[in-house]
Amino acid sequence: MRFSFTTQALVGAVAVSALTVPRSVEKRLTLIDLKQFGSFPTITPEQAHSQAEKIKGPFSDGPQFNFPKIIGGNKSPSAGEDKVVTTSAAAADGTCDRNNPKVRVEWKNYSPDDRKAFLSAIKCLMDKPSAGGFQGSKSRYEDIVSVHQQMTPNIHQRATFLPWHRYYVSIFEDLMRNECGFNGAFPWWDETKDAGHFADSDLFTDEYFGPLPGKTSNGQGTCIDTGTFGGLRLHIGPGSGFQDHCLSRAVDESLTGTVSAQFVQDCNSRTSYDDMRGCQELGPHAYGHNGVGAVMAEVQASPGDPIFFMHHLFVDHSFRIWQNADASRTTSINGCSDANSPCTQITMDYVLSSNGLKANTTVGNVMDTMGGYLCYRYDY
Ligand SMILES: [Cu+2]
Repeated sequence: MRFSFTTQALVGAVAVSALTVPRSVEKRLTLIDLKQFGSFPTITPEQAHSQAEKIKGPFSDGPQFNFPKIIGGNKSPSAGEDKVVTTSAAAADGTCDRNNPKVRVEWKNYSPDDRKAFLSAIKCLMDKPSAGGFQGSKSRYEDIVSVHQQMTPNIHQRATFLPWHRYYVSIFEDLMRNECGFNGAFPWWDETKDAGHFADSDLFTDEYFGPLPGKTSNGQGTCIDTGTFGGLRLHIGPGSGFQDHCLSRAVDESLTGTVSAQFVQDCNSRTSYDDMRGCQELGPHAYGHNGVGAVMAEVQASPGDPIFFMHHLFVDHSFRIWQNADASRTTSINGCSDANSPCTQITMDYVLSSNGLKANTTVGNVMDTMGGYLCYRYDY
Protein backbone atom coordinates (compact mmCIF):
# COMPACT_ATOMS: atom_id res chain seq x y z
CA MET A 1 0.00 0.00 0.00
CA ARG A 2 2.70 2.36 1.04
CA PHE A 3 4.81 1.36 -1.95
CA SER A 4 2.09 2.15 -4.49
CA PHE A 5 1.47 5.48 -2.82
CA THR A 6 5.13 6.39 -3.28
CA THR A 7 5.03 5.30 -6.91
CA GLN A 8 2.09 7.57 -7.56
CA ALA A 9 3.95 10.41 -6.00
CA LEU A 10 6.89 9.83 -8.32
CA VAL A 11 4.79 9.85 -11.46
CA GLY A 12 4.08 13.45 -11.07
CA ALA A 13 1.83 14.47 -8.21
CA VAL A 14 4.01 17.40 -7.25
CA ALA A 15 1.90 18.27 -4.23
CA VAL A 16 2.40 14.79 -2.82
CA SER A 17 6.18 15.05 -3.13
CA ALA A 18 5.99 17.84 -0.59
CA LEU A 19 5.55 15.09 2.00
CA THR A 20 9.18 14.09 1.57
CA VAL A 21 10.92 17.22 0.19
CA PRO A 22 10.35 20.59 1.88
CA ARG A 23 8.75 22.74 -0.84
CA SER A 24 10.83 25.77 0.05
CA VAL A 25 13.97 23.82 -0.86
CA GLU A 26 12.46 22.14 -3.89
CA LYS A 27 11.28 25.37 -5.55
CA ARG A 28 14.73 26.99 -5.39
CA LEU A 29 16.12 24.18 -7.51
CA THR A 30 14.04 24.94 -10.57
CA LEU A 31 16.05 27.56 -12.38
CA ILE A 32 15.89 28.60 -15.99
CA ASP A 33 18.46 30.24 -18.25
CA LEU A 34 17.50 33.86 -18.87
CA LYS A 35 19.26 34.13 -22.23
CA GLN A 36 16.31 32.60 -24.05
CA PHE A 37 14.06 35.48 -23.00
CA GLY A 38 15.96 38.52 -24.27
CA SER A 39 14.79 41.97 -23.16
CA PHE A 40 12.86 45.06 -24.21
CA PRO A 41 14.86 47.94 -25.77
CA THR A 42 15.14 50.98 -23.49
CA ILE A 43 16.00 54.66 -23.24
CA THR A 44 17.45 56.02 -20.00
CA PRO A 45 15.44 58.08 -17.50
CA GLU A 46 18.10 60.79 -17.86
CA GLN A 47 17.50 60.91 -21.60
CA ALA A 48 13.77 61.24 -21.03
CA HIS A 49 14.33 63.93 -18.43
CA SER A 50 16.87 66.05 -20.27
CA GLN A 51 14.71 66.09 -23.35
CA ALA A 52 11.44 66.59 -21.53
CA GLU A 53 9.36 69.37 -22.92
CA LYS A 54 8.56 72.23 -20.66
CA ILE A 55 4.94 71.84 -19.68
CA LYS A 56 3.28 75.05 -20.77
CA GLY A 57 -0.14 73.67 -21.49
CA PRO A 58 -1.28 72.05 -24.70
CA PHE A 59 0.55 74.41 -27.06
CA SER A 60 4.03 73.89 -25.73
CA ASP A 61 6.85 75.27 -27.86
CA GLY A 62 9.44 73.43 -25.81
CA PRO A 63 12.04 71.18 -27.41
CA GLN A 64 10.72 68.08 -29.11
CA PHE A 65 11.97 64.70 -27.98
CA ASN A 66 14.49 63.23 -30.33
CA PHE A 67 12.60 60.32 -31.83
CA PRO A 68 12.64 59.87 -35.60
CA LYS A 69 10.27 62.40 -37.14
CA ILE A 70 7.88 61.81 -39.94
CA ILE A 71 8.78 64.01 -42.88
CA GLY A 72 5.99 65.95 -44.55
CA GLY A 73 2.35 66.09 -43.57
CA ASN A 74 0.21 68.92 -42.31
CA LYS A 75 1.48 71.35 -39.75
CA SER A 76 -0.31 71.12 -36.49
CA PRO A 77 -0.35 73.88 -33.95
CA SER A 78 -0.16 71.43 -31.07
CA ALA A 79 2.40 68.92 -32.24
CA GLY A 80 5.24 70.67 -34.00
CA GLU A 81 6.03 69.05 -37.30
CA ASP A 82 4.15 65.82 -36.76
CA LYS A 83 1.16 65.14 -38.91
CA VAL A 84 -1.92 64.81 -36.75
CA VAL A 85 -4.86 62.86 -38.02
CA THR A 86 -8.20 63.77 -36.58
CA THR A 87 -11.72 62.63 -36.90
CA SER A 88 -14.84 64.59 -36.06
CA ALA A 89 -16.24 61.96 -33.74
CA ALA A 90 -15.07 58.54 -32.68
CA ALA A 91 -17.54 56.03 -34.07
CA ALA A 92 -18.52 54.16 -30.95
CA ASP A 93 -20.23 50.77 -30.93
CA GLY A 94 -21.95 51.27 -27.61
CA THR A 95 -22.82 54.04 -25.28
CA CYS A 96 -21.12 55.23 -22.16
CA ASP A 97 -22.54 57.37 -19.40
CA ARG A 98 -19.55 59.57 -18.75
CA ASN A 99 -20.84 60.22 -15.26
CA ASN A 100 -20.98 56.54 -14.49
CA PRO A 101 -18.22 54.58 -16.22
CA LYS A 102 -16.52 51.53 -14.74
CA VAL A 103 -13.70 52.60 -12.45
CA ARG A 104 -10.34 50.81 -12.44
CA VAL A 105 -9.10 50.69 -8.86
CA GLU A 106 -5.43 50.86 -7.89
CA TRP A 107 -4.25 47.58 -6.34
CA LYS A 108 -3.57 49.07 -2.90
CA ASN A 109 -7.17 50.34 -2.76
CA TYR A 110 -8.62 47.16 -4.24
CA SER A 111 -10.62 45.14 -1.73
CA PRO A 112 -9.52 41.67 -0.60
CA ASP A 113 -12.69 40.17 -2.09
CA ASP A 114 -12.11 41.85 -5.46
CA ARG A 115 -8.47 40.74 -5.41
CA LYS A 116 -9.49 37.12 -4.84
CA ALA A 117 -12.19 37.26 -7.52
CA PHE A 118 -9.76 38.84 -9.99
CA LEU A 119 -7.12 36.14 -9.46
CA SER A 120 -9.71 33.34 -9.65
CA ALA A 121 -11.02 34.68 -12.94
CA ILE A 122 -7.51 34.61 -14.45
CA LYS A 123 -7.08 31.07 -13.15
CA CYS A 124 -10.47 30.21 -14.65
CA LEU A 125 -9.26 31.30 -18.12
CA MET A 126 -6.17 29.11 -17.65
CA ASP A 127 -8.32 26.12 -16.72
CA LYS A 128 -10.61 26.52 -19.74
CA PRO A 129 -9.73 24.81 -23.03
CA SER A 130 -8.55 26.85 -25.97
CA ALA A 131 -11.31 27.96 -28.33
CA GLY A 132 -9.09 26.69 -31.15
CA GLY A 133 -7.36 28.49 -33.96
CA PHE A 134 -4.71 30.19 -31.83
CA GLN A 135 -1.26 28.87 -32.62
CA GLY A 136 0.36 26.93 -29.79
CA SER A 137 -2.43 27.59 -27.32
CA LYS A 138 -3.46 24.96 -24.79
CA SER A 139 -5.95 27.06 -22.77
CA ARG A 140 -8.32 29.99 -23.12
CA TYR A 141 -5.72 32.12 -21.36
CA GLU A 142 -3.10 31.08 -23.89
CA ASP A 143 -5.44 32.10 -26.72
CA ILE A 144 -4.80 35.63 -25.44
CA VAL A 145 -1.03 35.04 -25.19
CA SER A 146 -0.96 33.67 -28.74
CA VAL A 147 -2.57 36.81 -30.14
CA HIS A 148 0.18 38.95 -28.64
CA GLN A 149 2.92 36.67 -29.90
CA GLN A 150 1.51 36.58 -33.43
CA MET A 151 0.76 40.32 -33.58
CA THR A 152 4.13 41.40 -32.16
CA PRO A 153 5.56 42.88 -35.37
CA ASN A 154 2.56 45.22 -35.75
CA ILE A 155 2.11 46.48 -32.23
CA HIS A 156 5.49 47.51 -30.82
CA GLN A 157 7.83 50.43 -31.51
CA ARG A 158 5.26 52.24 -33.59
CA ALA A 159 2.21 54.41 -33.03
CA THR A 160 -0.11 51.42 -32.72
CA PHE A 161 1.50 50.44 -29.41
CA LEU A 162 -0.79 52.28 -26.98
CA PRO A 163 -4.18 51.92 -28.73
CA TRP A 164 -3.54 48.25 -29.54
CA HIS A 165 -2.55 47.35 -25.98
CA ARG A 166 -5.57 49.26 -24.65
CA TYR A 167 -7.77 47.14 -26.94
CA TYR A 168 -5.86 44.01 -25.88
CA VAL A 169 -6.30 44.60 -22.14
CA SER A 170 -10.00 45.30 -22.74
CA ILE A 171 -10.32 41.90 -24.45
CA PHE A 172 -8.71 40.26 -21.43
CA GLU A 173 -11.29 42.07 -19.28
CA ASP A 174 -14.15 40.98 -21.57
CA LEU A 175 -13.12 37.32 -21.44
CA MET A 176 -12.89 37.40 -17.66
CA ARG A 177 -16.37 38.93 -17.45
CA ASN A 178 -18.07 36.94 -20.20
CA GLU A 179 -16.45 33.54 -19.78
CA CYS A 180 -15.42 33.44 -16.13
CA GLY A 181 -18.16 35.42 -14.42
CA PHE A 182 -15.95 38.19 -13.10
CA ASN A 183 -18.18 41.12 -12.21
CA GLY A 184 -16.11 43.36 -9.97
CA ALA A 185 -14.19 46.52 -10.73
CA PHE A 186 -10.96 46.03 -12.66
CA PRO A 187 -7.70 46.85 -10.87
CA TRP A 188 -4.59 48.62 -12.08
CA TRP A 189 -1.10 48.79 -10.60
CA ASP A 190 0.59 52.07 -9.76
CA GLU A 191 4.14 50.85 -10.30
CA THR A 192 5.60 54.21 -9.36
CA LYS A 193 4.61 53.44 -5.75
CA ASP A 194 6.61 50.20 -5.84
CA ALA A 195 9.57 51.39 -7.93
CA GLY A 196 12.79 49.86 -6.64
CA HIS A 197 10.97 47.30 -4.49
CA PHE A 198 8.47 45.49 -6.69
CA ALA A 199 9.17 42.27 -4.78
CA ASP A 200 7.80 43.84 -1.59
CA SER A 201 4.39 44.50 -3.16
CA ASP A 202 1.75 42.14 -1.90
CA LEU A 203 0.91 41.49 -5.55
CA PHE A 204 3.88 39.13 -5.36
CA THR A 205 2.72 36.90 -2.55
CA ASP A 206 1.31 33.40 -2.62
CA GLU A 207 -2.14 34.83 -2.07
CA TYR A 208 -2.00 36.63 -5.40
CA PHE A 209 0.50 36.47 -8.29
CA GLY A 210 3.15 34.40 -6.46
CA PRO A 211 6.69 35.41 -5.48
CA LEU A 212 9.11 37.66 -7.35
CA PRO A 213 12.53 36.06 -6.81
CA GLY A 214 15.74 37.86 -7.79
CA LYS A 215 17.97 37.02 -10.69
CA THR A 216 20.46 34.38 -9.55
CA SER A 217 24.18 35.23 -9.60
CA ASN A 218 24.71 33.08 -12.67
CA GLY A 219 21.93 34.79 -14.60
CA GLN A 220 19.03 32.44 -14.08
CA GLY A 221 15.38 32.98 -13.41
CA THR A 222 13.35 30.96 -10.95
CA CYS A 223 10.30 28.89 -11.79
CA ILE A 224 7.28 30.06 -9.81
CA ASP A 225 6.02 27.05 -7.90
CA THR A 226 3.76 28.69 -5.34
CA GLY A 227 0.87 31.13 -5.38
CA THR A 228 -2.17 31.17 -7.63
CA PHE A 229 -0.04 30.26 -10.66
CA GLY A 230 2.43 27.92 -8.97
CA GLY A 231 3.63 25.21 -11.34
CA LEU A 232 2.08 26.86 -14.41
CA ARG A 233 3.40 25.49 -17.71
CA LEU A 234 3.62 27.87 -20.66
CA HIS A 235 3.36 26.54 -24.21
CA ILE A 236 3.77 29.76 -26.18
CA GLY A 237 7.23 31.29 -26.44
CA PRO A 238 9.94 31.89 -25.53
CA GLY A 239 10.04 34.44 -28.30
CA SER A 240 8.31 33.36 -31.49
CA GLY A 241 8.78 29.66 -30.69
CA PHE A 242 6.67 27.08 -28.90
CA GLN A 243 8.50 25.24 -26.17
CA ASP A 244 7.06 24.08 -22.87
CA HIS A 245 8.59 26.11 -20.07
CA CYS A 246 7.75 27.19 -16.56
CA LEU A 247 6.42 30.58 -15.52
CA SER A 248 9.65 32.20 -14.30
CA ARG A 249 10.69 35.56 -12.91
CA ALA A 250 14.00 37.25 -12.12
CA VAL A 251 13.54 40.67 -10.60
CA ASP A 252 16.19 43.36 -10.99
CA GLU A 253 15.21 46.14 -8.61
CA SER A 254 17.73 48.55 -10.15
CA LEU A 255 15.54 48.37 -13.26
CA THR A 256 12.21 48.57 -11.42
CA GLY A 257 13.70 51.56 -9.55
CA THR A 258 13.58 53.65 -12.72
CA VAL A 259 9.80 53.25 -13.04
CA SER A 260 9.32 56.47 -11.09
CA ALA A 261 6.59 59.08 -11.20
CA GLN A 262 9.26 61.45 -12.59
CA PHE A 263 10.02 59.16 -15.54
CA VAL A 264 6.32 58.82 -16.33
CA GLN A 265 5.85 62.59 -16.09
CA ASP A 266 8.88 63.32 -18.25
CA CYS A 267 7.39 61.13 -20.97
CA ASN A 268 3.94 62.63 -20.48
CA SER A 269 5.34 66.15 -20.86
CA ARG A 270 5.64 65.56 -24.62
CA THR A 271 2.80 67.15 -26.55
CA SER A 272 3.16 64.97 -29.64
CA TYR A 273 1.41 61.62 -29.25
CA ASP A 274 4.17 59.67 -30.93
CA ASP A 275 6.94 61.33 -28.91
CA MET A 276 5.06 60.47 -25.72
CA ARG A 277 4.40 56.94 -26.97
CA GLY A 278 8.07 56.29 -27.81
CA CYS A 279 9.18 57.60 -24.43
CA GLN A 280 6.62 55.53 -22.50
CA GLU A 281 7.27 52.40 -24.54
CA LEU A 282 11.06 52.45 -24.27
CA GLY A 283 10.90 54.02 -20.83
CA PRO A 284 8.63 52.96 -17.94
CA HIS A 285 6.96 50.23 -20.01
CA ALA A 286 10.25 48.57 -20.97
CA TYR A 287 11.75 48.86 -17.48
CA GLY A 288 8.71 47.24 -15.89
CA HIS A 289 9.01 44.29 -18.26
CA ASN A 290 12.78 43.90 -17.90
CA GLY A 291 12.59 44.56 -14.17
CA VAL A 292 10.24 41.65 -13.46
CA GLY A 293 12.43 39.62 -15.78
CA ALA A 294 12.42 36.18 -17.44
CA VAL A 295 9.03 35.58 -19.14
CA MET A 296 8.06 39.23 -18.64
CA ALA A 297 11.30 40.40 -20.27
CA GLU A 298 10.57 38.96 -23.67
CA VAL A 299 8.55 40.90 -26.17
CA GLN A 300 6.46 38.25 -27.91
CA ALA A 301 5.13 35.92 -25.21
CA SER A 302 5.37 38.07 -22.07
CA PRO A 303 1.57 37.85 -21.47
CA GLY A 304 2.37 34.28 -20.37
CA ASP A 305 3.06 35.86 -16.98
CA PRO A 306 -0.32 37.20 -15.80
CA ILE A 307 1.42 40.14 -14.10
CA PHE A 308 1.72 41.38 -17.72
CA PHE A 309 -1.85 42.65 -17.47
CA MET A 310 -1.28 44.53 -14.23
CA HIS A 311 1.74 46.11 -15.93
CA HIS A 312 -0.18 47.08 -19.04
CA LEU A 313 -2.99 48.49 -16.95
CA PHE A 314 -0.31 50.78 -15.52
CA VAL A 315 0.89 51.71 -19.02
CA ASP A 316 -2.70 52.40 -20.07
CA HIS A 317 -3.20 54.56 -16.98
CA SER A 318 -0.21 56.72 -17.96
CA PHE A 319 -1.66 57.06 -21.47
CA ARG A 320 -5.04 58.12 -20.07
CA ILE A 321 -3.39 60.68 -17.78
CA TRP A 322 -1.58 62.16 -20.79
CA GLN A 323 -4.89 62.31 -22.69
CA ASN A 324 -6.68 64.00 -19.80
CA ALA A 325 -4.49 67.09 -20.22
CA ASP A 326 -6.05 68.04 -23.57
CA ALA A 327 -9.36 66.97 -25.13
CA SER A 328 -7.77 66.76 -28.61
CA ARG A 329 -5.70 63.84 -27.39
CA THR A 330 -8.70 61.51 -27.61
CA THR A 331 -9.59 62.58 -31.15
CA SER A 332 -6.19 62.67 -32.84
CA ILE A 333 -3.09 60.54 -33.23
CA ASN A 334 0.16 60.66 -35.17
CA GLY A 335 3.12 58.47 -36.00
CA CYS A 336 3.93 55.40 -38.07
CA SER A 337 1.61 52.41 -38.29
CA ASP A 338 4.19 50.26 -40.08
CA ALA A 339 7.92 50.01 -40.61
CA ASN A 340 7.90 50.91 -44.32
CA SER A 341 10.08 53.72 -45.56
CA PRO A 342 8.42 56.10 -45.83
CA CYS A 343 6.00 54.67 -43.33
CA THR A 344 2.22 54.76 -43.45
CA GLN A 345 0.75 57.36 -41.09
CA ILE A 346 -1.59 55.96 -38.49
CA THR A 347 -5.14 57.28 -38.70
CA MET A 348 -8.18 57.09 -36.45
CA ASP A 349 -9.52 54.51 -38.93
CA TYR A 350 -6.55 52.20 -38.49
CA VAL A 351 -7.93 48.72 -37.80
CA LEU A 352 -6.93 46.98 -34.59
CA SER A 353 -7.03 43.20 -34.89
CA SER A 354 -6.82 40.42 -32.32
CA ASN A 355 -6.79 37.55 -34.84
CA GLY A 356 -10.46 36.89 -34.16
CA LEU A 357 -10.29 36.78 -30.35
CA LYS A 358 -12.67 39.74 -30.47
CA ALA A 359 -14.07 41.62 -33.46
CA ASN A 360 -11.69 44.13 -34.99
CA THR A 361 -12.11 47.73 -34.00
CA THR A 362 -10.43 51.01 -34.88
CA VAL A 363 -7.93 53.29 -33.18
CA GLY A 364 -10.70 55.91 -33.11
CA ASN A 365 -12.86 53.61 -30.99
CA VAL A 366 -10.31 53.20 -28.23
CA MET A 367 -8.76 56.67 -27.97
CA ASP A 368 -11.46 57.78 -25.54
CA THR A 369 -11.81 55.33 -22.64
CA MET A 370 -15.36 56.63 -22.19
CA GLY A 371 -16.29 56.88 -25.87
CA GLY A 372 -18.78 54.03 -25.93
CA TYR A 373 -16.69 51.18 -27.29
CA LEU A 374 -14.90 51.48 -23.96
CA CYS A 375 -16.40 52.85 -20.77
CA TYR A 376 -13.93 53.20 -17.93
CA ARG A 377 -11.80 55.66 -16.06
CA TYR A 378 -9.14 55.31 -13.40
CA ASP A 379 -9.66 56.02 -9.70
CA TYR A 380 -6.81 58.56 -9.83
CU1 LIG B 1 3.06 44.12 -26.13
